This record gives sequence, C-alpha cells and structure tokens, in this order.
Amino acid sequence: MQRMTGGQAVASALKAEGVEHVFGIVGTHDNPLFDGVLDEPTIQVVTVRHEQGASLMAAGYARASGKIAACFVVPGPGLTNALTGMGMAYSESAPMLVLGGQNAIGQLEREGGHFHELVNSMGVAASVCGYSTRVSTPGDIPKVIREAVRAMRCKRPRPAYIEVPLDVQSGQADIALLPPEQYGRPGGDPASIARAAQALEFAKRPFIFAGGGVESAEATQELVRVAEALGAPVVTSVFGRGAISDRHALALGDGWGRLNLYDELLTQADLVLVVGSRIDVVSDCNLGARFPQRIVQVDIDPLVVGQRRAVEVGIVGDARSVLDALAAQLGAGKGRACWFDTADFRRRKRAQLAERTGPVLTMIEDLRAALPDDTIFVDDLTLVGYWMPLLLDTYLPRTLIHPGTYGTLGYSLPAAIGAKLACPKRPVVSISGDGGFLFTMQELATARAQKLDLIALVFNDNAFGAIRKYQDRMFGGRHIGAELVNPDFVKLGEAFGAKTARIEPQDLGAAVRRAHEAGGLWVIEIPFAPDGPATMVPWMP
Ligand SMILES: Cc1ncc(C[n+]2csc(CCOP(=O)(O)OP(=O)(O)O)c2C)c(N)n1
Ligand SMILES: [Mg+2]
Repeated sequence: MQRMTGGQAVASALKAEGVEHVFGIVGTHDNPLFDGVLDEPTIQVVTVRHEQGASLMAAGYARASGKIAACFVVPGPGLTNALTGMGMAYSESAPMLVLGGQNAIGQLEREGGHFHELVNSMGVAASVCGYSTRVSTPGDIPKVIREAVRAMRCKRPRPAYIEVPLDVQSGQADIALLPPEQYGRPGGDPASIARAAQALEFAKRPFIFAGGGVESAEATQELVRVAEALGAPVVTSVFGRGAISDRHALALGDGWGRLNLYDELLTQADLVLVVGSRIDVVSDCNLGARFPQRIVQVDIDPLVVGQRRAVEVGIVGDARSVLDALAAQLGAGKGRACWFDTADFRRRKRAQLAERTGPVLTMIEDLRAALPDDTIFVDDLTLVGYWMPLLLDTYLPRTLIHPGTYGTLGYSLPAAIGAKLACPKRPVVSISGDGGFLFTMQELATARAQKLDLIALVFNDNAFGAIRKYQDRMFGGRHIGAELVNPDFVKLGEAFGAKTARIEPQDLGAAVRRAHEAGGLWVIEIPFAPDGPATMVPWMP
C-alpha cells in the first residue's frame, strides 16, 4: 500500500503496464493526471495541439509498434475532439488508453452548467471503445487500468476509455499497485485446428488471405511457415500489407483496387485460409465476396469468424499460436510447390498498374528506392496514399500504415508522429494531400517540440481531388465544395521551423533521400494535379 493521489496512481499503473508516452492537452480537469506523471520519469508527456492529434498519434504509435500509449483529455470538448482518433483506432484494431477528466462525483450529468459538462460522456466514448468505465475511488485505479489493458492484450485490440472525476484524480488514498501480469491470448480449439489442418492439407489449390490481425499478433513468421508448407500464395488486405515480405515468392500483394487479375486466383482456388481479417468491403474492395466456397477462418474476435462469409472451419484464437499449431501439423519445412504462377501474376499486375497509375507508380517506386526497408510510411486519403498499399513494396511488418475503413482525412501527420515516437530509430514518412494536411498540420509544432526526424510529403492539387474526380465520374462534372484555396505550404512549414522544399514529382526520390540524410523535420510540397482515368483512385468504380 502506498499513499498517493489518484493522479499518481494512474501514472504508477500506466508505468506498470509498460506505457512510455502520454499524448494530451492539460486543463483544469485533467491537471492532477498530468501532475501524477511528474513522479514517473519513465513516462514522457507529449503535448499536442489538438486532442484529435493525441488520439491519432496514439493510433499510429500502436500500429507502428504494437505498444500502448495513453491520452489524457479534459472532459467535454477534449473528449469529443479525441473521439475521431479513437474511432479510427477502433476500426483498425489499435489499442490505446484514453483517460478522461470529469467533474467531481456529485456534479455529474445534471445539466447543471458545470464546466466541460457533456451529458452521457460514457455513452459517447463507449461507441469507439472496446472497454470503458468511470472510476469512483482512487483505490480502484490500478484494477481498472489492468482490466482495460487485459481487454486489449487478450482480445481484439481496441481503445479503452477510463473516466476519472476530479475528486478521484486529486483525492489521496492508500493504494495497492498490482504486480505485472503475463497476458495470454486464446490458442484456439485444438479439434478445430486439426480439422483446419486436414482441410488445408487436402486442398489442391489453397491460398491465404492475411489481414491486420497477423501483424498485431506478430505472426508473420508463422504465416510464412504455413504458406510454404502448403505452397499457398498469400494475398493481403490493406491492413495486412506487411504480413509477408514482397520479396517472398508466395507474396501476391494486396487485392485492393478492383484488379480483375485476382479473379484468376479466386476462380481457380478451392479453399482460402483467412487470418486476422474481417474481409470487409473497404480494405479488399469486396474481394471476400468472391472467395471460394470453402473457407477456413482464424480470428481473435469471435464476432468476425463467419460474419461475412460462412466458414467450413472457424477458429477463434491468436493468429500466432493458431498458425504455429497449423504449421506443425502441416509438417512445415517439407514445403509443397506453389500451384499458382506467382511470378507471372506479379509481372502482369505491375504492368496493369503501370498502365492505370502512370506517374503515381513511378513516384512510389522512387520513394521506395530512396529509403531503407524499415521505413514506416503513413498514408492519408490522397491519390498517392490510396495507391501505396498496391504499389509500395513492403518488406517488414508494420511498415505501411494506411487509414482503414474509418477513413479519417488528416490521419497521416499525427499518426506518423506517433509512429516516430514509438520507433525513434526508423525513418518515418507521412503522405498527405493539401486537403488532409490542413486538418492536422498544427501537429508540426508537436513534431518540432519533440525534435523528431520526420518527412511530411504534401501532394498539392488545390482541391479535395479524389472527391472532385468522384464528381466528374458520378455527377457529370458538377463540382461542388471540392476546390481549395491553400496557404503557401513552404512558408507554412518554415513558420513551424521545418526544413522545406517544393519539388516536381520526378524529383521525389532525390528530395526524400536528401531529407532523410539531412535529418530533422521536413515539409516537402509536390504540386501534382494529375488528370484522366489513368490516375483514378483505386476505390472508384
Ligand atoms: C474527416 C473526413 N472528412 C471528409 C472526408 C471526405 N474526403 C475523402 S478524400 C477527400 C479529399 C482529400 O483531399 P486531399 O487531401 O487534398 O487529397 P486529394 O484527393 O486531393 O489527393 C475528402 C474531403 C474524409 N474522408 N474524412
Ligand atoms: Mg488535394
């Protein structure tokens, strides 16, 4: 037992769970939480410039590293500002701990005009969380933080919201801290694993579809062992892009972008092993609807198994342990020859994409060649960003972070800042359009304050270009709301103390290499307003 405030208990419990970073903005209603961190020097506070930045940073942090960061927010506007990043993290299965201040117990939910009052704040937060609760005494804090972390470590990772009223934050109590816990994830039902192994063994033309669950379970090696044992090509969702290296002969990249080439695979295959993917409509452009009849699905989330397609065998379990067990039963090491001509497929895919994307392919290839294999690329919803999952070769897990189904414009810069703080030794590049960049560009101040080496690319077409193209396509060119009047991005970068450049698309590789070698914070503007169907975004019909 130790005598401490609720704020100190939060900091001690966060430290016990291995939390190293807190993103947030201090106010009267979360000051005791921040104050508690003063007594835990291993935890670094990152002051952001808007709470959306805090939650998007925590999301990028988790996707780049699997580590859990915390956010501290004031109630009312602080919480509602943070909801976007929490919703984002919910949809991309990223963990984060959001600690929200609140008025003192006794001043709650009465519409009494209390400062930062938000009626039903718990209900508001619950819709973007896997776990949410309000603590009513300082003594409950370690237990509640443990429960929240257990939920994200043992189940599908999701944000957690813990609301701490002001009197609980500053109240003193004798608090028992909890010893560290080893978090176990379910290994999957052995009988189902045996049935799955048998179905896979006897399939003549199996393939694997890997989603983000493979990366979050750190299961890339196990995935490759199963693929090699079966001679099964591997297609990924946009979230699963790093599940297998593109240098591996069985890797077929991701099936986004309505490439009819994938139909060859889908119509010939007799069984698919789906791992760590909800086979949603967005991240695979509805590829899942065209999967073969026979499906073996592995997922940590029981709701996902069999949700979109009926399965022959469903296994609820951690991707790493299930794939490990499958590899053992399939006699990994022997290895079957692949039934599909992957090399030829990849050649034709590249040719089809080159025709469709023209300068975008060249830019992405230049970007890849300019930077080391372990570079983390963080996309926004912009033309080059949309094409990244399809065109960027990825060699390592967690190196391509793409905003998924939630589709938050303005994601890339704060998420990249989070990624850089989680992985300080690795180069990080954010890819934005002019529209998206202005959603969150104030976080350049955060990057500067944290002295981060970071390259922010801004592709500028003075428009919400994707939407303008959509209006061309679907509304006969009736443009509305899509033209933008922008600041000078070079001057804007300079105002934040960044190094800057304005370059032509063909100079992208050289400029990025130079920025990487020089280090520091960079804003690089690339005026780029491509026209014609060759540069249509992948999701457009
Ligand atoms: C929060 C949010 N608001 C609106 C949208 C709708 N939206 C999707 S893409 C886009 C245009 C993005 O413009 P920009 O960042 O300049 O990239 P570009 O399409 O021009 O390459 C918009 C407005 C969204 N995805 N998210
Ligand atoms: Mg634009």
